[in-house]
Amino acid sequence: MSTRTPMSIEGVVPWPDEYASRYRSAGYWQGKALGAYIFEKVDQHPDTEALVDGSVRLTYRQLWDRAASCGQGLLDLGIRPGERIVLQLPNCWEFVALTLGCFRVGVIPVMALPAHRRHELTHLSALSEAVAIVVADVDRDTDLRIVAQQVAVEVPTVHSVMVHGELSVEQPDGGGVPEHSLAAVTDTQRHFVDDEYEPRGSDVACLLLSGGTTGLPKLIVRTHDDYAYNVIRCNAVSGIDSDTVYLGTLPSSHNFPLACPGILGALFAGGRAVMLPSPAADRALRTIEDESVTIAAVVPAVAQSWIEHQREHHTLCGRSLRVLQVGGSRMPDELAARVEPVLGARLQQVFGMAEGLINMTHLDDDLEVITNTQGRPVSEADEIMVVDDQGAPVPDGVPGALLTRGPYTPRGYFRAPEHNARSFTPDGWYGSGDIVVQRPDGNMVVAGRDKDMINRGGEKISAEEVENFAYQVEGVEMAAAVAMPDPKLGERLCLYVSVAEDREVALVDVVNVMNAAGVARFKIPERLVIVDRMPTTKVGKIDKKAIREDIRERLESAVTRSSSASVEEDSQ
Ligand code: OOB
Repeated sequence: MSTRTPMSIEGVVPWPDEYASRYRSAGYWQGKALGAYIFEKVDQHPDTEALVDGSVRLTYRQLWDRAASCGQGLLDLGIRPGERIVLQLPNCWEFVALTLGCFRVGVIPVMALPAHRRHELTHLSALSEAVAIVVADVDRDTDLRIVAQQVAVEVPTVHSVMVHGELSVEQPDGGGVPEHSLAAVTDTQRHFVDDEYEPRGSDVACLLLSGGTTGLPKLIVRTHDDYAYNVIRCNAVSGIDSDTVYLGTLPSSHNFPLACPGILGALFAGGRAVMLPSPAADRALRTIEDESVTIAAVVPAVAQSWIEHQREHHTLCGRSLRVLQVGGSRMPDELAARVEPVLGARLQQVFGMAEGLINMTHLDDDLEVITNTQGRPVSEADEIMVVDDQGAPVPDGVPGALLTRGPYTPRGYFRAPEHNARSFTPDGWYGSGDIVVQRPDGNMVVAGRDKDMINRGGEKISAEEVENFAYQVEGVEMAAAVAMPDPKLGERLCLYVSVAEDREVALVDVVNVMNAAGVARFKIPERLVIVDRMPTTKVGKIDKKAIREDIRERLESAVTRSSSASVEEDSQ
């Protein structure tokens, strides 16, 4: 156990002492760094395979050595324990080595998504006062080295960029910061870190991103203690053990593939994690066969694509894949019913959030529970309350807003007192913004949402963020971003605008503004509807309910003219 003094970072909301001591004495918080759990496996089975990425196969010992090199490499770059680095990498072994390296020396990774661009990376770096940014060289048509340098110019705390892949041909001059090769950081030729850096259980391990209902993502502080408990409980409910082969296909920086139970779960149990950069059905199903994958985690849209692919190509022989976890957005019951018959794997529905609470169906539940519910909390210590508009608890079976507290649900966002006042009750309950029905058997059904967010196949888009961009388009008077139903992704983003007289606005104008700001592509609206007059409620607020109804009707009738008098024309 670490003898270091506790790390103190301003802007972290702690659990009240009373709860912290309860969680410690119950054994939920073990006072160990995340790496310590994995080190036990290194000690027991150094030569067992831990991580696979294409042709790279690392044993526990090799992965641990790489993590040590990364930890030391960060220190050598002048990065100190407690400082933050923005980590944006595709699914690759280096992501795991660097994350574990951070965990070993107490450097805090801010878990950016691969789709993030200048707009988001600047915000995350500024909010966390990051000292370094880690990016891939290029992602499709974007040179992320250039993006990282642009961020460094905007955010003065950033003093280094680490690049996975090729370094820039021309090293930055003038306003830029030094670029380092990630390969040099992961290189095991480095001397190893000293144990003096080993974090304490109560120290911050990483900062996860909120799904986003506000202009830009908020940061969620996860400590070693609480995140380890998250992993341990998910491992128990998902049946993870040393025979587990976990397939990571969703972006690893997301809580689901990282820790529910995810890559960390496999490593905690002495199993193996296989990294794939994309969940595309063809390669994913072949990898499941080739690597004898036992469990994979996907969003519903990916589950659907795997089912379709399997029906056509029969890639899976049904021997290895035992569990398919599906979560991130609501899985239609009809789709849930097809998983086991087609893929031969038990479905595990996962209704979770980066803010903490994880619900899962259990592997031995009745098929009815597995297909029709999103499961129940993974810990006996998770507290759940389902409340009405007034905050009063509703009986089982009645829809209400979900509130939760517990040993792995932090009490506030990082440096966001105003948001905290809105998202947390004075008693520390987190309001997830989900409308759920709790059944008498304890399982929950996600029935809707009371938050201004679009869930595009598991990718969360804040309506407010998109609307802010729409208002930058000349001629836009009022803007409302809403979800439109989509058979594949569940929801897509649709933007309604009212336009000043004699002005014309097209979707491309909004797209241009967002592209110029360097916004992640998944947030770009896919349809624009121009309305004569924006529907409003009695108190003069934009009536999103009416707008959602309108787009649903338009899609259903598939005509461009709506029955609603206020809606004039659809630009698409
Ligand atoms: C996961 O985490 P986030 O932080 O990206 O998003 C959380 C939100 C939830 O509040 C809920 O609105 C939605 O995503 N959600 C679901 C769902 N799983 C998540 N809505 C309906 N059905 C589900 N199964 O998305 C996440 C984190 C850990 C594990 C799994 C998912």
